[in-house]
Amino acid sequence: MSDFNEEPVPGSDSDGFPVPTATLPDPAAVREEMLKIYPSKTLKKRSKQMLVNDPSAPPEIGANTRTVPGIITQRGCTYAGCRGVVIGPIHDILHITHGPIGCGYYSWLTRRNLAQQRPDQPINFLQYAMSTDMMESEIIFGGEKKLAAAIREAYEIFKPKAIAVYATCPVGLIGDDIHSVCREAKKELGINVFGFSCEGYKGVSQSAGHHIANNGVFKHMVGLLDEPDPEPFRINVLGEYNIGGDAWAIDTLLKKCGIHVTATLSGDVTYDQICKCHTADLNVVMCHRSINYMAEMMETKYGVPWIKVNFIGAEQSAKSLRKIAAYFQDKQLTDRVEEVIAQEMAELRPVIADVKTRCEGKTAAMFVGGSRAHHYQHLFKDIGMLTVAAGYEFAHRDDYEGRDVLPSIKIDADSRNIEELEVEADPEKFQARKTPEQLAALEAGGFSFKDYEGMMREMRKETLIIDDISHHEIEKLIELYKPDIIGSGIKDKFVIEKFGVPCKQLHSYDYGGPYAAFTGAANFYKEVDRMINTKVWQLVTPSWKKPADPAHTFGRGIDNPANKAIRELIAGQAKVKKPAKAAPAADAPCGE
Ligand code: CFM
Repeated sequence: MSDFNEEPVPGSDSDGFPVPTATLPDPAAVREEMLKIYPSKTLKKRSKQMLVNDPSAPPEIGANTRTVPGIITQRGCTYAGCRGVVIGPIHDILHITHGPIGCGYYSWLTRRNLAQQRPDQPINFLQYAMSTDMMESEIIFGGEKKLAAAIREAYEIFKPKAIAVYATCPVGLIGDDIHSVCREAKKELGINVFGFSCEGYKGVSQSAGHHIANNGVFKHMVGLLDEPDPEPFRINVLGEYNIGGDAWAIDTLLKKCGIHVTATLSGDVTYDQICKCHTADLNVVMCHRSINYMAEMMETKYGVPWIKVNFIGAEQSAKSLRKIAAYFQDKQLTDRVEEVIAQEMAELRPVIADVKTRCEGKTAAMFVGGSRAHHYQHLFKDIGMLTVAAGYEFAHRDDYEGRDVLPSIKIDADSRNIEELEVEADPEKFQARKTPEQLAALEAGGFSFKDYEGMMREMRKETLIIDDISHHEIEKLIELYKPDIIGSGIKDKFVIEKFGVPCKQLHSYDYGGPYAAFTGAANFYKEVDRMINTKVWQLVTPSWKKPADPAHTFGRGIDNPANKAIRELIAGQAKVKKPAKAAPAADAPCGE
């Protein structure tokens, strides 16, 4: 018996996956159906990005390559990955976007990386959006002076400990040297000021921005404060951004166990916490995609080992706690962790049992970012739901197939564009956390360091995997799989819901969360239950299923009665006539 379920689990197949009540289509046939409309070049590219899973030998997937123009990707840009994702959540430094106002506006509170003022952390600048608001004159004559003035002005108003500056596309195109402006400002103001060349076009997605951000945080912050926290069992939680309060839920759970978080990178974190994070005993990595670079660099330079964890899903949370306790090899800690797991599971079991009566056997599909499409499968599995199709927006092959494929990943021109820092052991600050004998003993006991098995090995055989899914493919997926819920983002949420399928935003969580740790898991189960089982979906009839209303001509393209003249013109039948002075109001499309 596990903490979670009696074994064998009723409603599960021999591999432990929930058995769906609906009959599933043949994934290979669905794939063919999705691909068949593409012209040959697109077809060739998309074929590599769409696969049928085999967990025992994950097939090679085409990932982290340029999006096919026009497929309507869900991806974001390099600036979004740097300023928005990895560094943006640091709440007591100023983030100044150097560029036209749109980029600053877009990154203003759109990601729910929450931060709270506390007595020991009285400052929270996250509600501000700071931008140099570049205009045509700066695009023509250069924006460095305006940036220097903006840094000065922001400093005078807020007196922060540090200022980070982010370059947007036009800055890279006109060649403003943000780094020299930052160096000058650092001298002048006497605080830490540093820049990120994270122009949106720098990479094929936000993933490039993660790497640039990791490099910058490592160069300009990590290692500046050498005083370790006094608590024992110190860890950093890397790749956890406190969306909807997840980092708080994880922190609370760890505290109960007696495990201390020096820094979370970078959910609800302060500048000082990042500066001293190299003093922790262990790095635990939640989102491998966005922060594996930092984990590797900290290990090389400071000797902090890293392990992969996942606090999304009850069983996964228990597993992660046990893994952390095993690392510290402390009997008292191990016992405490077991106690906490037992308490948390006792509270969670009735919730699962109740939700299961309505959700068991239902299906989900997920297309999210670079880690959640994997992690959230565990939450669905907890309540007896099967993930029938999944994919990342921008993850790399290792996030799908596991880190053992790293040596075989081809470095293309787009990846070469991003700086790889050369890191060496720090002659003074490097300190091995475990002796080689201790490490060998841990590994012999099945403990794995710097390892991530990826999504495919943990998914059921025959699951459809789609990287950087297009709108057309999502529509086909809904038509052929009829999933009970889709986890995705704002760009496709309403398209999905117009099909009568509930869509849970797994980036911002809509307005919900936290979903991490045991308490968060309960929130997720209940919300999914409500979303799937509300009767509202039965009332949705997609517009294309309704009989055409002759009064409504919008959306009928060339068949629109109002386009008679164009049809005739195309057919070569019409004489070109001068249009009537004013178009009759009745012809206006209904969407106007
Ligand atoms: Fe990591 Fe993220 Fe994700 Fe990500 Fe993101 Fe995000 Fe995400 Mo949106 S860092 S890869 S770049 S877990 S913002 S908190 S939800 S796409 S799956």
